[in-house]
This record gives sequence, C-alpha cells and structure tokens, in this order.
Amino acid sequence: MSITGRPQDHRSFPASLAGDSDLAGGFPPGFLWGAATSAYQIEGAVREDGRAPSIWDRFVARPGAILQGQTGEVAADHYHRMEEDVALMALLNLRAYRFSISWPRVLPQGTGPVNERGLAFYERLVDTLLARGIEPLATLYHWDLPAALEDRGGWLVRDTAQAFADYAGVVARRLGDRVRWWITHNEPWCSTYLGYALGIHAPGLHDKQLAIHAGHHILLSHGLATQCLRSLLPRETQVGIALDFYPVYAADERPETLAAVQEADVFRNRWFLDPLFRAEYPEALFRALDVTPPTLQANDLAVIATPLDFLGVNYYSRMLVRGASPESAAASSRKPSYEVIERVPEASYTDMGWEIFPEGLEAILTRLHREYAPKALLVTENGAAFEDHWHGGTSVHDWQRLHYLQLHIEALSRALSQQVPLKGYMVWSLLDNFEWALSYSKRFGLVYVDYSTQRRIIKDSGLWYASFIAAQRR
Ligand code: IFM
Repeated sequence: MSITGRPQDHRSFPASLAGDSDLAGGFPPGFLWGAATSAYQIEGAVREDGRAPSIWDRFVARPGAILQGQTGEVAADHYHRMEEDVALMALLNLRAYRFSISWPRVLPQGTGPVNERGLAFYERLVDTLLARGIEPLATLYHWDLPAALEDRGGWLVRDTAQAFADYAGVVARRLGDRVRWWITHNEPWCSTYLGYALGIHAPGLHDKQLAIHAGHHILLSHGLATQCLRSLLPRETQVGIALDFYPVYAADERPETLAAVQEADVFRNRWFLDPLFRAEYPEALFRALDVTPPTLQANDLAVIATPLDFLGVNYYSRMLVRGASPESAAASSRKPSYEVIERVPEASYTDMGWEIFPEGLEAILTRLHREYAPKALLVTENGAAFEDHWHGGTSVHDWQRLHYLQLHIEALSRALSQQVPLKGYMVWSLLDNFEWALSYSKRFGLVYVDYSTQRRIIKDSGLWYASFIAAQRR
C-alpha cells in the first residue's frame, strides 16, 4: 500500500486520498490519530496561578545554555489560549491529543500542598478535549522537575522517585475518571543523559556516573507511579511510558562495526527498555560507558518492571555506526569505541540534521513486538523540523513535513500488516514550540506559530493530516 503522493502534488493530495479504499482499510477502527506537545514547550505563564520554577526555568537562565538566550516564559502562550488550541485540534480532525502536565504547576514544592489553580487548568483542558470528542493522553513528566526537589537532590536521590509517585496519585485522583491513557515519563534517556552526562539539558551536569544514578531513580519513579495509578484508576485505564528509539544500523560489515551496533543499541535503546521489560540492566551498558551500575535495593527491578498496558515509541531517525579499527581502539581509551556517521550522501535530512529514514520506524516497531512483546504500542512522537516560511497570509507550504508524515504513516501500515499491536500515532508537534536548547529556531508544528503575535496558521501538512484522518474509519 502506498499513500505517498509526489511532494509537489501535496495540495491536491488529500482529495485523492479520500478515495483510496485500500488506505482506508489499512488502519484499525478506533486508531488514535493525534498530535503531541509538552508543558514547558508551549504553555508559557511560568509565574502564573501559583506555578513555581522547574529545573528548566533555572537552566534557561544560565548564560549560553539556550540559543539566543531564549526561554519558555511565553512559548506558544498555550496557557492563555488553550480553548483556541483545542478548537484547532478539532479543525485538524484529531482524535487524540497528548499533552504533559507540569509538576510544579500542580505541586509547586514537588511534594506537599496542591496548587488548586494549576490542577484546574489541566482539568479544563481535559474537559474541553472531551467536549470535542478528542481523547486526552496525559504525560506526567516531560522534563520539568520542580526546582524545589532539585534542591533536595533531584533525580540523584531515591526520595524523588516516591515524590513522583505521590504526584501521579494527586493528578490521577483528579483526572482519572476522564483520562484513559497515562504516560509516566517522556524519553528518560534524554532527561538522564542529556541532563546529567552531556549537560545540554536541565539540570546541566556533566557526569556519566550521575546519569546512571539519575536514570535508575527515574525508572524507579516510573514503576512506583505505575503501581499508584493502577491502584487508583479504573481497570480499563492504559498506563505506559514513552521511550525514544534510534534503531542502529551498520555502516559496513566488519566485525568491529557489527560489535559497535550492539554497543550503540545497548546505550541508545536497551538502557531503559531492558529494565522495564526484562527486569535487568544490560551489563554491557556499564562497560561501554565506563561507569559502575546503580545502587539497587532488593525490589527495585521488580518495581521498575511492573507490567505496562502499552509502550510509547518516539521515533525520529536512525543511528548509523562504524566500529573503530582494532588498532585505533587499542590506542584510545575513549568511549564509545565507534563513530556515529552523521551524513550519508544520498540521504535527506530535517532541519535538526536528522536523517529521514521511515524504514527505521517499521524496524523498531516490529523489533519491539518481536523481542519485548508489549501488550500494545503507540507512536507517541514522530515528526520533523523544517524551515517554514509564513508570508503573512493564511498558508504555510511545508511539503517536506507533509511528505515526511506520509512516509512514516506508510511505515506504520507496514508494521500493522506484520501484526504489531499498534494503537495510535501522535505527530510531534501540534504547534511550533520551544525546542529546548535550540529555543524557537526549530519548527516542528502542524500549526505555525507567529511568536510576535501568537497567531496560529495551519500548515499544509496539518491540512493534509486533517484530510487523511477524515478518510479513516472512526
Ligand atoms: O521537542 C522534543 C520533545 O520534547 C521530545 N522529543 C523530541 C522532540 C524534538 O526534538
């Protein structure tokens, strides 16, 4: 089945798609077609209604941390434009919307008194979505740890894991009768490695050993929160986690390269996957990073591996590696012992410099199904940044993003035909937003945001996605 129109034909593509009966039959009824965002990236209003700072509010204030010194203080001003944004989702025919809840809005000190106004915002959002027939998918942690908890040790201390579970309980008690899909953490690899080892995300530390400890407490917090959600929520509630995956490919067939594929896979994919689904860390991780394993208490791995209802898959690109030659590996004690190939001559790249590789989505979905067998899978993020241009009218012609989405949706359909229990697909992102250290320079939205006026313009990719969803069975 092919749904791909020639990119230059994209403006007329939706109509032809509507008549494509093969396509209409390709996705199961009830498939969740949606889009995703996260709190700090879109909300703004960082000092309003009792919200306290998170580690990101602190990190963005560090000189040099963020491109052009920008912050999420206003972002896409979603906190004030929530109704308008949900109306946009309805125009896009979205059946689902994945958002994240800001922990410091709900519990400004991370623990203790609940900030009623913060919780009320998310309650209004959920009710507004439901009134439009849009399924809410709530993520509890998309990287914005309350700064007050960072002052008590943040993810480096076990207490934060219990604090997270208690926060999950607070939110679940309020929204659990209306939200059926829950995601504990978004991309723990990023909050761990980018935040604690590379220092390019909050809290901005540069220590691989600390990343191992932080990652363990994040995993533990996930397990504790999952158990808490299960104890509070109706049986049909779906609880999962969203991991970011980069299927690893070999640049050549040398034995060193084949070993490098395994090493990179352990580091980039299995670090979080194995504890969650196999109740064990891949030992090779610690050798490869030259660190010691985290300190485990008796029940930790069993808690972390509490069974999940679904696994969220965030997919953007693949990783292509070449192993170091035996001589250079021996001469250097540097880790890792492979080179990541950033550029392939015949490939196309997004504005993030990420290779467009839709086959990788099919590959990771089928592999996860085969090797880890989660009960269900959900693509919780997929999308692309491109340089979009708005000329003041009512359209933004982003044929590259449109084509990217078509190619990846085709990949979903191939995965489904291989019996992958796939339940939905969330485009990253609904709106252009604050792309972390790269601030507003990268646009991922189906909807363009003119930051000087906060005007929203649906891009051609958004129009196409709306028509595509409309052509699906309900
Ligand atoms: O913007 C991020 C998001 O916060 C997490 N996943 C990847 C996106 C694009 O970089």
